[in-house]
Parts: sequence; C-alpha cells; structure tokens
Amino acid sequence: MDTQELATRILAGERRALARAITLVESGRDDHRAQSVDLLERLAGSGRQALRIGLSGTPGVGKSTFIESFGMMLTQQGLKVAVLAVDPSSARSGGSILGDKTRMERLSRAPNAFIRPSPSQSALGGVARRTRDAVSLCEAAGFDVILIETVGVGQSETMVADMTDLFILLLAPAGGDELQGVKRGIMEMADIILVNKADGDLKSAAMRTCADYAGALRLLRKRAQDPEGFPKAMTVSAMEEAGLEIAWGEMQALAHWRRENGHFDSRRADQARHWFEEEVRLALLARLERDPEVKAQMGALGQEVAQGGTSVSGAVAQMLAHLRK
Ligand SMILES: Nc1nc2c(ncn2[C@@H]2O[C@H](COP(=O)(O)OP(=O)(O)OP(=O)(O)O)[C@@H](O)[C@H]2O)c(=O)[nH]1
Ligand SMILES: [Mg+2]
Repeated sequence: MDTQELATRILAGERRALARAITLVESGRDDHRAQSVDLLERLAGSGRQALRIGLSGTPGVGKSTFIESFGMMLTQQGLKVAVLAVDPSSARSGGSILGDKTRMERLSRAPNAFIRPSPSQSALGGVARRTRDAVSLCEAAGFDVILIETVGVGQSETMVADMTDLFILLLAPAGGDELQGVKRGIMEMADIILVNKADGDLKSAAMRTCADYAGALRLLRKRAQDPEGFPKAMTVSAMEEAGLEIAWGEMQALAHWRRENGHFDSRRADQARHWFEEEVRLALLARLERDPEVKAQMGALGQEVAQGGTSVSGAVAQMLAHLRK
C-alpha cells in the first residue's frame, strides 16, 4: 500500500490502516523511515486534535484497570479512545501488553477504542519519537482522547508529560502517613493525582492518602498553566468504576481553562519545538557516530584518556577542534 492510500484510510478512521501505520513508524529500517516521514507529512494538515492525557503510576497501582474502566466510560459517551503505552524496560514490553490486552478485555473489544502496545525499543529517545508519531497518527485517525500510559520510573514520566496536554498520576492508598516516596519532580508534573482503590477496606486509607497529597500539592509552587484549585487530588475506584465521571469532569475543566487562556496551544508549541530540537540533536549524534573518521578519532582520544596521557577536558577540546574542520 502506498502512503497516499494509507493516509486516506487513516483519515477515514480505519483501524487496520492505523495499526499498519504505527508499525511503519516503529520500524528501524531506513526505507520505512522515509515512508513514515512522507505519511506524517501528508497527515500533518488534518487539523484534528485529540486530548492527550499522560497516565503514570508504579506497578500494581491499577493503571490497566483504570484505563479499562475510564476508557469504557469515554467510549460509552461516544468518544473515540486510543491507548498507547510507553514501557522503557524492554524486557517487559510486549509481554506486559499481552497481559494488558486481557486485562483490558472490554476496552480492546470496544469498536471506538484502539489499544497499542509499547514499541519494544530500549532507548528512550527512540521510544519518544515512535510514541509521538503514533500520537500524530491517532489524531489524524480522528480519536478524541489519547491515553499514554507509563510505568513510574522518572525519565519516562518526564517524556510522557512532555508530549501530553494533561498529566495524571495514579497512586495507591498508603498504609501509614508517609507520602509513598513519590519524587517531588513527579508531583510537580501532575495536574491531577488520583488515589485509586478507594473501595472496601481500602477506602478510608485512600481518603487519608488523598488528603495528604492535597496538602502536599498546596505546598508546591504555583504554575501559570493552572486555574484556582489545580493541581488537585481525588479518590477513584477503577475496580468499582467510582469517581471516574468526576475525574473526567475535572480533566475537561482544566483542558478547557487552558484552551481559553492560551496555555493549551503554547504548551503544544513548546513541546513541538522541544521535540524538534531533541530529534535534530539525536540525528546529528547518530550521523557523527556513524562517520568512520569521527569513530577513529574518538577511539584514539579515548585510548589516550584511558592511559592518562590526556585529560578528559583536553581530549574533548581536541575532538571538537577536529569536528570543526
Ligand atoms: N480494590 C481495588 N483493586 C484494584 C483497583 N484497581 C486495580 N486493582 C487491583 O490492583 C492490581 C493491579 O492492577 P493493574 O490494573 O494490573 O495495575 P497496573 O498499574 O496496570 O500494574 P502494572 O501493569 O504491573 O504496572 C490488580 O489485582 C487489580 O485488580 C481498584 O480500584 N480497587
Ligand atoms: Mg498494567
């Protein structure tokens, strides 16, 4: 299938074409890359925009269960929902998603939903590009909401926050009164904290945890992109499907406010610029690393540094002088 036809089918919302296109953008082959670029260029003017929501949380907190319940609720409202996963630990990817497809049984069968596993690449840079491309494809295919799930390990959360409009942190009820060792940096990225499992025996613990986090959020520096009352913490039960509509209402309210106040578009513009620069940097680096002369010079200088004959700073200066030629 040529890219023109693929583009037409994606714009028509054909899920098989979308799946195929995502496989194309995930491919490492040079000819596939060229086709991907051509396809993405064709789709760039579609003018379609989804609400991109990042969802993060440590293993077992209930991400899959939440996405299933939340995604079902959205599709029942007539919204088209795409789920993408970013899993930086390559060993887990693939396998975990197979597990997820069974855990997201209803959602994976819903006609308005599309679930895509994490690309099994280990380098975060590659995963970032592939995920962003997949987001573009899903938007062109007319999805209303794109959920990007990531397991809580610092770097991948920053990456997901940098490609989404809203960032949701899912937490479990804490046993004691400690704040579960959630890193400050991750707290600072969150727009909404959802304390999951607020049901049965865990309900009161979930409410306490929620109050603790609400307090912690109030102590953070005020951000320009937040209206009064945000970021906020709330309780949900993904299992009992409780609190999901309220959570969705808050997400919509926040997105609406940001749109009205210019923060939505400026955030996307900043993200686009950031990823453009990042990708140019990666591409230049890759090109340099492939250059045999550069490789030889790196090897030689590396050897000198290792033997102590040259200082690291001195070798770097020599390397840069060499590159300038
Ligand atoms: N009581 C209760 N249990 C829940 C809820 N949501 C999820 N669980 C349970 O928590 C466990 C982990 O849920 P998952 O949805 O697989 O969690 P996850 O965050 O996707 O986990 P990983 O994919 O391993 O990172 C399962 O046994 C779920 O049944 C909830 O709202 N209430
Ligand atoms: Mg999961």
